[in-house]
Amino acid sequence: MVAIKFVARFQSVEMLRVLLILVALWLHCNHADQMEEFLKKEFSLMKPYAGLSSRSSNWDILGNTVLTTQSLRLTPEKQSKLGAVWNRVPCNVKDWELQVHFKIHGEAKTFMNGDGMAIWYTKDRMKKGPVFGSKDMFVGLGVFLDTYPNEDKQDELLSKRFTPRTERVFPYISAMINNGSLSYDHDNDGRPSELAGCSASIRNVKHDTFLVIRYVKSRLTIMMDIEGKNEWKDCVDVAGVRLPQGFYFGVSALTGDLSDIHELISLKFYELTVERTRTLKEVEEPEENVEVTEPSVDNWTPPGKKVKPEPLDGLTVFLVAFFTLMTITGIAVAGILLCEKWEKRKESKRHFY
Ligand SMILES: [Ca+2]
Repeated sequence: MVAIKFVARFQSVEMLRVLLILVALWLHCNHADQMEEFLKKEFSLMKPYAGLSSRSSNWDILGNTVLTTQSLRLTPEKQSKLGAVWNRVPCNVKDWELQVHFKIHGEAKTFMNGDGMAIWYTKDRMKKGPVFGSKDMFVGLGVFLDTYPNEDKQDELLSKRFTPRTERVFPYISAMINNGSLSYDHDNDGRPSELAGCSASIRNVKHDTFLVIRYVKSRLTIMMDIEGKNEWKDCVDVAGVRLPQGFYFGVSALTGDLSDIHELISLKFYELTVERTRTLKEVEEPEENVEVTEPSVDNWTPPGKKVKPEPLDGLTVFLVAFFTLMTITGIAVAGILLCEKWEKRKESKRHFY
């Protein structure tokens, strides 16, 4: 009787333990995936735009930007125009998401339009330049909405059409991380310094077009909602992207010989609070708390920068020298021995005749 009671008690204790483990696992899984978002007004830009560049505003406008009731028109459909809008507050948010509502349209036929737009998270702000309206050799992140295939058109002129490297369908969205040492190669649509990208029909579409840039736990993700289906489609997903805090957000656009209307309708910035369990943090992100001072991407070497071979240590140098010397001595000794043998053979042949 006592034995039966003991077994029953043992079973119930075991069941309770299993149940507790399951609950703990469920809590752990939910805890790890939990992510909350908070709209941060200081980095967001929405209608109405009145007073946008006033003293009390967090935003500055640059170049040919015109405020309308519906949007910020960064460029009109005219040649050689440049416009931008820049936030004034350095961003010290660790994990974030930026939703960009934009519109690119014009009368010109496809590929008779250009150049495109860019969304920035950079050290400098309000600097005019050739990269979709902003400065080259920038420090930070640039996301480019490129509507004109410079590289393909150049190849067409040179009658080198449809080589494998020109198989990018435009418009094309791409991301670039720069520490200030790389120049954006406009003639090749930024291909040499592209981190990742995708094709996207973002011009002259009837429905609203959105892009979301998400930076969570050093992972850069870009998704788009451009088909009017109200769903996000993947474009860029790169882990190990190191971006310093304290940079500025901006959006710019540029026209050249060809033009388009580039409009920014809204920017919605969300701070993401990501739960980091201790184990996950230690195992997956050992460098998570190391302060990032320069933009970089793990395991990615910028184009044109050859990886320097590691210098040899003292022991390796000695061993290499020793074995080289031994090999040379060995070859020399073998050569002398062969020579002597050959001489002797010659001598014996002479005696024979
Ligand atoms: Ca281009």
